[in-house]
This record gives sequence, C-alpha cells and structure tokens, in this order.
Amino acid sequence: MTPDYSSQLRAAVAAARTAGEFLRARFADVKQVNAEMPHDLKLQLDRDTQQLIARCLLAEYPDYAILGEEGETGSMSAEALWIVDPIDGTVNYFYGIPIFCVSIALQVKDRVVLGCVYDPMQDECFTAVVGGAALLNGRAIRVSARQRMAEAVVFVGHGSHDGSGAEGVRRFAHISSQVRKVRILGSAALTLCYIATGRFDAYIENRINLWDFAAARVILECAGGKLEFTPEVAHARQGSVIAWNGQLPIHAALEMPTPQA
Ligand code: LIP
Repeated sequence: MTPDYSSQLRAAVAAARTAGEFLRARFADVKQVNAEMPHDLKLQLDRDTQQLIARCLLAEYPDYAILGEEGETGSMSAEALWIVDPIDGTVNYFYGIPIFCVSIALQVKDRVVLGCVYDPMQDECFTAVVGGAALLNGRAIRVSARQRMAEAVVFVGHGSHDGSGAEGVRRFAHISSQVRKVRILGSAALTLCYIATGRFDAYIENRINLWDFAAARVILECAGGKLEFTPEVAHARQGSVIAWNGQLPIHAALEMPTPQA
C-alpha cells in the first residue's frame, strides 16, 4: 500500500506553478548567461528558479533534501529527497522557444514516488503518485495504443556532446526511416509527458540527467508507459533512456545493421 503523498504532491504543484509563473513573466526578457557549452547553456534564471522552488518546498518540508540541476540542499542520504529541474529546456527558453517546463519529483527511501511537470506556456500541469493515475490538469491521461512503428511519432535526441555523434546520427537515420515522424522537443520531461498523453509514442536519448526525467517517469509509468534508464558507469545520475507507450516493438526497431567495413 503506497503511503499518502497527497500533501507532498500539493506542495510540488504549488512550487512548480510558482516557478512556472516566475519564468513565464521573464520569458521575453534579456537573459543572463552564466555559462556557454558547445551544446548547452546555463542561465542565472536556472539558479534563481531553483532557489525559488527550494524556498517553497523547504517552507513546508524543512527536513527534506533537494537534488537539483543547480546544486544540492541538505544531505543526499536524506530519507526524503526532492529532485528538481528548474528549467527543463533551458536552451529553448533562452532562444524564446516556448517549449520548456519545471520538473519536481520526490524520492523516498531511494524510490521516486511522485512527479509534477508544469509547462507554464501551455498551462499544462502533469502529475502522478506511484500506484495512482497520471493526470493532466486533474484529468486522467493514458499512453497511445499504437503498435506499429510506421504510425509512431518518436523523439530521438542525440548530440555529439554525448560522445556518440556519429553513432547518434546513424541511430537517428535508422529510426527516422521506420516511423511516421521524428520530433526533437529539447525537453526530456515534456517529451515523456507527451508520451503519457498519447501525443508521442517513444523517446530515445543517449545522455540525460536524473533531474530531466525523474518526475516525468512516474507520470509516464502511471499512464501505462515504460522507461528503461541505463546509467553511465562514471555518472550514476546520467545515462541513456528508452521510453515508449509499452506497445511498440521499440527494441527491435533500435537494432542497427552492422556498419559496412
Ligand atoms: C535538456 C533535456 C533534453 C536534452 C538537452 C538538455 P535541460 O535538459 O531535457 O532532453 O536533449 O540536452 O539536457 O538542460 O534543458 O534541463
């Protein structure tokens, strides 16, 4: 029997909505860039938003710790740990592409038990507690029933930054030839929530972080979907993801022909 996490979920939703409105109000502003990487950006707003979320959550749950993209608060061995991505889709946000979200998960005794993903531009709030229904603005959602790759819409993320540039391109081409459409949203959390609502059917990416998908994974699995995470040996909080509606022959579709010598 899953304990009652309704009050923690309410706190996560309130914090996500507060952060979402904070980001929406600044969407058109000139944004301070704290770091530029070859395929990514760090904004001051990433940091400010995580601090805002932390204030909201710790006001209600002062004994909980926080593992976020912008740093840690408290002990990472705490029994209860919020896992936070203040802006999932940072590059989109910086370039004025309205596809980003706030992602908040709660991990208790090493099990992620609830997730909240809020898209302030669409005012779509995805939530789920393990053992319960996946909801979009309070209404139940379910993955698609599509069983053929030829009718599937698939997100295939890859980047040379993950060290698999050529392999990633080969995989992208291999999958693209089998599906109806490929889409790259730039937000793992929203992509997973779109699979949970049946808008997408599968998602494959070589390297994402725990905070990118922890909340959306609960939502996806409560909606009937599946997710396989393969952590990197050197970085347990980073790794590759295969997520799908639980119907598609995704593993067979991913099998690649041996490259010609
Ligand atoms: C993003 C992920 C996305 C990935 C990007 C980036 P961020 O997270 O959601 O799937 O392709 O490289 O990691 O950095 O915007 O929170």
